[in-house]
Amino acid sequence: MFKRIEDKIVARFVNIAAGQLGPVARNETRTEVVGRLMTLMRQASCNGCDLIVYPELALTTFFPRWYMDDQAEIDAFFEREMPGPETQPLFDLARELGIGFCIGYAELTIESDVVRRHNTSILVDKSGAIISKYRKVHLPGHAEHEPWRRFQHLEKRYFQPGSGFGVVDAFGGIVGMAICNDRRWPETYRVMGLQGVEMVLIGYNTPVHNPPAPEHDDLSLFHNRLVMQAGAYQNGTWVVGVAKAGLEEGIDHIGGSCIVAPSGQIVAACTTKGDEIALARCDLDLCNSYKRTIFNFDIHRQPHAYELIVERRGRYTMADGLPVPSSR
Ligand code: CDT
Repeated sequence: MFKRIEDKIVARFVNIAAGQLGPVARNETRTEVVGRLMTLMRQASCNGCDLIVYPELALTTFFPRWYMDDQAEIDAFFEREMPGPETQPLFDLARELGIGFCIGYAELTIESDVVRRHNTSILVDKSGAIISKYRKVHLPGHAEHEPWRRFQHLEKRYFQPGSGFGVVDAFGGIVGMAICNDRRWPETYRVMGLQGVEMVLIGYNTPVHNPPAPEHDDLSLFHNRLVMQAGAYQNGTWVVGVAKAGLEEGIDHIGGSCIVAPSGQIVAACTTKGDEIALARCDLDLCNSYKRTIFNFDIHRQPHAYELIVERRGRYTMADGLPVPSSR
């Protein structure tokens, strides 16, 4: 498919690399991790990529697996500036190679003496400039130590939720970001779909074992693909899902990084649980036939029938501190 711009026929192809990382050890330095990211970036560039997508919290080990109450120990996993001295070489290499990137990290901000901590992703253009920032909305897990678990998932302790899903014009299309658990929620894709999104970039860290529901463990890779393929198809968008994979600090994480077309088909996938790129030449105009027909929102959506989605968080409302089933 082609787009006619000022008498020229311009194809909207974006060459994308899913830049999967193997495990990052707790004692691995930012400089060491950035070196690994730069190796992947060079591989992507050699393959003609416009954009490389890295995982969630890519610069450190997935620290929410540990309960910590020493704030200095916690804050050592956070970035106070981006780029900072250790991450600057990644931005410099992007500019030198003329390749964009998307990366997740733990972000600490201080404004008017108020400290905030977010699980964040940024989109960086080919000149090395940050053009968009997203803060994770759906923070999974719990806020207090739960000793019965083999490992913790304390995102609700260490991060504040972000406020929404924006999109930006970049790389010749409309780009949005989401982070890990966000990919399981249809609202994530639909809010961006309603803004015309054509590429959703998602980093993740997903343990194979989910302590509250071990009966799902065998399905963890299936669920990973299921949600991203559905999100892509139902919104006529490309989805790029990128894992931090493998045995990290004794916890096994799914890999399965992949690039999903607007048809819902996986067109490229990593095959290992280590540092690896998967490549796809993404035709953004493939989105059009879905957005124009079966998922033509303007013609077919019925917002009046969806009121509960924004009115209600869940099945129960609270009355006198007790959960009461909501009336129909
Ligand atoms: N990082 C992150 O959000 N991980 C969660 C783990 C949930 S337990 C299955 C995820 O949704 O993948």
